[in-house]
Amino acid sequence: MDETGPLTEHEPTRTGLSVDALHRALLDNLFYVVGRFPAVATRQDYYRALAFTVRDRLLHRWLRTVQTYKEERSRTVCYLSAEYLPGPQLGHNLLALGIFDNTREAVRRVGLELDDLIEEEAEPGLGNGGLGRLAACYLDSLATLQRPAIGYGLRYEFGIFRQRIDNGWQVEVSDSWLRDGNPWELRRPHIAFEIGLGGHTERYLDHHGHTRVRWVPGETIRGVAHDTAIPGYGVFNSNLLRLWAAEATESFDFGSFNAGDYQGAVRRKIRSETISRVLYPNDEPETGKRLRLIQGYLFVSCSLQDMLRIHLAGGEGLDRFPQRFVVQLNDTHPAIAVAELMRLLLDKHGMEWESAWDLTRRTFAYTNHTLLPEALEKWSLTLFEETLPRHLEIILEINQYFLDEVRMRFPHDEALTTRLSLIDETGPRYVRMAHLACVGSFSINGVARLHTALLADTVLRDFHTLWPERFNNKTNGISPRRFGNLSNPDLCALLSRVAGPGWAADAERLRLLEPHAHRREIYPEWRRIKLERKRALARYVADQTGIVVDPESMFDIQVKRIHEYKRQHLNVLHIIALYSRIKMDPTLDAAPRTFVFGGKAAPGYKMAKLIIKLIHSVGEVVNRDPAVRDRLRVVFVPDFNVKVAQRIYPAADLSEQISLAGMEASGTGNMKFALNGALTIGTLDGANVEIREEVGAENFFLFGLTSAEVQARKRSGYCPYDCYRENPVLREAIDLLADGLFSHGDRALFRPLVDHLLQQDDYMLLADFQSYIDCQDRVDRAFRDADSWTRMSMLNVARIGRFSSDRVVQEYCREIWRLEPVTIRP
Ligand code: GLS
Repeated sequence: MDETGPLTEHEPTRTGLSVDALHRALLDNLFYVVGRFPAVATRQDYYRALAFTVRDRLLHRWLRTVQTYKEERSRTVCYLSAEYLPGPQLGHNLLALGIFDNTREAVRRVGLELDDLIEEEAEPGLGNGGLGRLAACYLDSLATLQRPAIGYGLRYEFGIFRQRIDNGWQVEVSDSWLRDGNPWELRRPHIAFEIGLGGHTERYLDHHGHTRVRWVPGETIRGVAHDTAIPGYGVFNSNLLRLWAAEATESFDFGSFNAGDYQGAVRRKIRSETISRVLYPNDEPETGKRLRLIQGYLFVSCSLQDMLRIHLAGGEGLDRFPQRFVVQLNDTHPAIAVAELMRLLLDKHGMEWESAWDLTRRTFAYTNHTLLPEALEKWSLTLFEETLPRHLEIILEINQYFLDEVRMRFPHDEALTTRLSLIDETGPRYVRMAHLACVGSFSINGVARLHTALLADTVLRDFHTLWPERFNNKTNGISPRRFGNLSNPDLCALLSRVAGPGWAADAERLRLLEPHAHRREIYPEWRRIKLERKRALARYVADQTGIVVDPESMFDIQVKRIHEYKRQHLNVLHIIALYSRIKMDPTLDAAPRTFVFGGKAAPGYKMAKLIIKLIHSVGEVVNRDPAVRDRLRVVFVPDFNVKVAQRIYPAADLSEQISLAGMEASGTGNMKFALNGALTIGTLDGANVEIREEVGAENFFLFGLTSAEVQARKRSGYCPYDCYRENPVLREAIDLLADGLFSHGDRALFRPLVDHLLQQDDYMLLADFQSYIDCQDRVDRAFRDADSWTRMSMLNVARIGRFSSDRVVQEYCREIWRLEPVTIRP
């Protein structure tokens, strides 16, 4: 995989890529940067020395990239995202630079193994799940495709909590990923901006006699840039991830200090720094509202001020800003950007409303990532008024012009005006952030074909009526580098051999594997690679949970956030049904299975936490029962994150994508599993629909209602109890649960879950139950025909190329961002 030059005598220590240069740099950094002698250095010390070694090489590329972008006055996309889940950097960067093998050798020279150093890295958990990981994949693709891009976000001191399991329950532990320092980032004290909070606004006359507004904030906070280089794969381009950390404008309040109040003097500093202290886990509607609003505002304001600074430094007028920058809003979290850009243009740069609005509307594009009502952000007007009074004024003014336009086009439809308004006035008044994002953007996209269609038909229906031309679809994708090369090197070596090495930068080339899917002589090697990954996962599972699993059994895996709509408990109902079937008929001919789960539940989401307990409780009974020994195992891998994910996807035989149709916007795990040769059991939801079309219906296990059927069933009055009454298998599974078989006789433990299923069943598990069970029987039969399974697995890999993030980013570049590649020469 390497393409390094020959070893030259004078290769520079900071930029050279030879084994020799890397080895010298490693020792050099160990001593001069980490401050340790080899004799006493720990693995962590060596990891850091190696990270600095790699960072030097990245900096070199990055400076060259910045210079070139500047000289060529390249158009840049700025991705505004409250979340990023980049995963560990070391391996990824070595891969991008093409120096994996040389580095391995250089590390051996100091008596260590590269894989052990890679293990030392703490991952930046700056996101909740799919949305943050998607942002990281897009940054990878942007750099690889040589597109000028900056990822902007927040540098949370504590990322997503670490998950421990205590007696089957999730326990949250704080994630101090910065404890040992972060060798990849550069703090940029000279790139810092102030933001205001609270206070009031004043009107005054400028020298042209025009009334203007001045915001006098109650307090100010600084955001300081922390930069991480994002190298492209196999190219010289290196882009930037710029994360803002909150700091106090003055670290010391001398007034208080002189008055003898030392504690008061530092209190403000501490309070300011709290702003970027912690990432909020999603699904918790009420906690930390104010802090969250401020967090969003902090990174949005700093990012926009930064863009304006860069733009003006290039010597062009503000009117050219939309030619130079395009800003993608990753969901509604950064939607305040629409009002903030208006404020900067109006109040700071003295622009008139019309030109400012025109410029703003040509700058932003908005991606929606969910149809769930609770994720459509709303902020109370009171909170807004207290925190961002000037922004509220601007939003109200935008709203006035907007609603005038609506009334002009639909004169007799006051209901439409009410529905479209940026302010929800049905009860206590709220600002609707999705509406602000729609009104302020020239493009609105969903993340899978079905999702975009449902958006246009449901949550954003009125906007679609208004501006159908703004709507477009961009089906998600994943980085083949991260989830192929890095996670599964052996499989990738095989792919490179049969399809050529170019597939990692051009995933459509995986198609070249297709003719080989019929060559039985390859099957044993394909299976050997899978088995090896399963063995590795089995070792990890044993180490983490103490549970021994059989690598020869089918690995049936569901890893993702725990949420009722994702229906991990439907998976559990199948396990219970299968368990009881084997108990009743020990001769039952079924392939041995290992059910693997992983994922975090939002700390305030009780039902999700109960589902984690349920998985453990069922596992405890099943794993202990000699009657099903060697046939069924249930394990829960704690603390699912990017690092753990990279172990899990390659080991899967079966990928569970079983959300209720119409609920999962896209999903990206579905793509990661398929790229690693797992077959999918899934509903027609999110990107599953398109994955199935690509890989072929015969290579995909489909079950369940369609989203149209779901809607119809709900309209006609869905009654889950009827399903329960009519289906003896379902009834038995639920009764076993309710009767306390999995809770040491405690009938109360799972009562909330059972009651919800029988009485409400919002996510229609009972409606889909039989179809799921039947489909699982088809999976079982298919798995037992090893050759046919292998062929299907190969075809899944061969046909999954469309779901590379490179393809999506190219679509964004062509259809939304109008962004051309800029080649960086060494
Ligand atoms: C999400 C969706 O739930 C996922 O289906 C989607 O794949 C992801 C990226 O588009 O975005 N939306 C969200 O709020 N969290 C997600 O993971």
